[in-house]
Amino acid sequence: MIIASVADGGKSRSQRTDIRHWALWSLPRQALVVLLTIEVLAGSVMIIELVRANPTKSDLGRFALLAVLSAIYGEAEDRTDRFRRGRAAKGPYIDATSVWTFAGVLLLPAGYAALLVVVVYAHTMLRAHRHRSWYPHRIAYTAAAITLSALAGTAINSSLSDIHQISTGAAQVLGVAGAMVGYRLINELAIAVVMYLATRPARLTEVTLKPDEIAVEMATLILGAFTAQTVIQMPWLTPAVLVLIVMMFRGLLVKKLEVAAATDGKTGLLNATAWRELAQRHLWRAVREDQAAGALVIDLDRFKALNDQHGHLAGDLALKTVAECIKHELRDYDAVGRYGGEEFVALLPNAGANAAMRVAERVRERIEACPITAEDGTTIHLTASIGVATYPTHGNELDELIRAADTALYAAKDAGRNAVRLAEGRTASVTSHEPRSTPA
Ligand code: GH3
Ligand code: MG
Ligand code: MG
Repeated sequence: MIIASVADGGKSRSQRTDIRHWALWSLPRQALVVLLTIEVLAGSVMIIELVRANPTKSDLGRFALLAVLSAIYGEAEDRTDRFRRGRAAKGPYIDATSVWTFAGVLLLPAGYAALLVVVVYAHTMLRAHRHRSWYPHRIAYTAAAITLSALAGTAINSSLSDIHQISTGAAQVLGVAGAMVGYRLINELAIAVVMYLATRPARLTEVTLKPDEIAVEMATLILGAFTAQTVIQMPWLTPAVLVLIVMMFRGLLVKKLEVAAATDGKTGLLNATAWRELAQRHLWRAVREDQAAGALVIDLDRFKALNDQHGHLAGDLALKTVAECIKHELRDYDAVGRYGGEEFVALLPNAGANAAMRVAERVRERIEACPITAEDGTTIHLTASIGVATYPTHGNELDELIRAADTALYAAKDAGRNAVRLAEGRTASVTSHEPRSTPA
């Protein structure tokens, strides 16, 4: 399942609960039109299907069982779920509700499969209301998108599993697979379109799931298919599915937390601790394999003045832009991190003095060439000074290399900034340029 996390701004809870202040109304018009259309469409088709349905006793029993299981799961995982939601402040995110709603797709008449989605999300809404994360339009829209997905899923499933030309088993497998694909596509499309129209991100990938997330989502649907089978054949075993799902989703959360703990929030680079760990591993390998390694310490020039002149937000944006510039000039396996304030570090495996100096010079040039547009519309140009040290010439330990590169950095600052220097006063390919338009 995917929840559309569209930014709602910093409104207070009472403002958010008051319908006139709903962030919904501040969505761009196109996003609002698509969102309301999908909600109305999902609601109307569900009502038509409910009226047409003629549920058996076992349909109603299965509906109740899935609703109860999802409610128990929701309550049991309330805290971790909230935490997960907070981590996905931007972009779509996955949770386990598809297990129940997709099982409903395979087991229930269309109208009841859709009603199950509404029940599941009504409970989600209730839980959100209990906490401060009360964004009713997000939950309502997600519910509408999933309701449509469920309706499409049931239609595909029943039409494919009714094919008489193939064996019953093959038709059932085809039905489940088709329902899965239909459910996923409609879900992803509905969420991505509205998120795209609402946020207009530079890249489409910001509103779609990443490959590993798609894998989790597919695994969730497969679990939903197993749940459906368990409900049919051994209903008393269904609570065991709950345990499985809790274990699976908690395991995924641990992985997310590990990544979050290693990442610098402002730039997306490694934070100092994580960088040191990775850089240390690179250095040990260099020692083992008798290879060179280069260390870069990159410090932005007169950054305090930029903050003073354009504000801290512009400063933060500059840090993010510079991080992108640095990453762009390095290889995937180089370790890049934010060491502190406006200071970045990189450890380059297999780079001797010449290679490291070349890379440092490229990074310097790229930062100098990259304009940063502040919120007030002004264009800022930044420059950086870079100190370079290499293993084994300037030290065998990581701290020695950083110290040597730091000393070289001071030399670059002394030389007038916007410059690259190699440790211990070496003169190889030293460059120095006065800053173009750094604020005084
Ligand atoms: P120099 O050319 O000598 O390096 O001058 P500088 O102004 O860059 O150096 P200084 O160390 O005096 O100032 C660094 C400034 O970086 C101080 C602080 O305001 C700013 N800074 C540190 N961390 C952040 C941050 O996370 N965001 C923003 N916006 N500014 C930061
Ligand atoms: Mg600085
Ligand atoms: Mg500094």
